[in-house]
Amino acid sequence: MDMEKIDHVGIAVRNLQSSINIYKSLGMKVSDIEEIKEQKVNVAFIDIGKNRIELLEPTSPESAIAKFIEKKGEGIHHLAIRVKNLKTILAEYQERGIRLIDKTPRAGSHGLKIAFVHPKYTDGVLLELCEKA
Ligand code: CMX
Repeated sequence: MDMEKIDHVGIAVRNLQSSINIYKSLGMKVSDIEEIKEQKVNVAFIDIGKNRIELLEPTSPESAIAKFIEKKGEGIHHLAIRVKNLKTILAEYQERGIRLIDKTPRAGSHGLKIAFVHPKYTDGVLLELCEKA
C-alpha cells in the first residue's frame, strides 16, 4: 500500500484569525485562509520544514469541527497521511470491512482528494487519507 508521509496534523479552533495570530507570534509562517465548502470549514496551513499543521475553523454549526469543539474543546482533531491511489486503498479497506467515513474520495484543500477512516476503528484517532490530484 503506497503511503508517502504524514501530510499534516489538523487542529480545530474556534476563531481562525485569532489562532493565526497566535502561531505568527511564535514565529511561524501561516498561509492564506481557504474555504473548503464541502467540509464546512475555513483552513490555514503552517509550513514547518517539510511538515504542515492545518488550522480548521467551522463555518457552520453542522460542521464536524463545530461538533468536535462543542464536545471536546479546541485541539488536535486529525492526522492526515499522504497516499497514492486513494480510490484503490478505500476499495481494499471496504472489502476488509474497515469502518470508513468516506467510501469514495472527497474534495479537500489545495485540490487534494481526501477520505476519513472512522475514529472508532483506530482507537480514537481520526485518520485522513489524502492524495494529490
Ligand atoms: N477524533 C477522535 N474521535 C472523535 C473525533 C475526532 N476528531 N470526532 C468525533 N470523535 C468521536 C466522538 O468522541 C464519539 O465518541 P464516543 O461515542 O466515544 O463519545 C464518536 O467519535 C462519534 O462522534 P460524535 O460526536 O457523535 O460525532 P459524529 O458521529 O456526528 O461524527 C465523525 C464523528 C468523526 C464521524 C465526524 O466528525 C466526521 O465525519 N469527520 C470527518 C470529516 C471531518 O472531520 N471534516 C473536517 C475536516 C476537514 C478537512 O480536514 O479538510
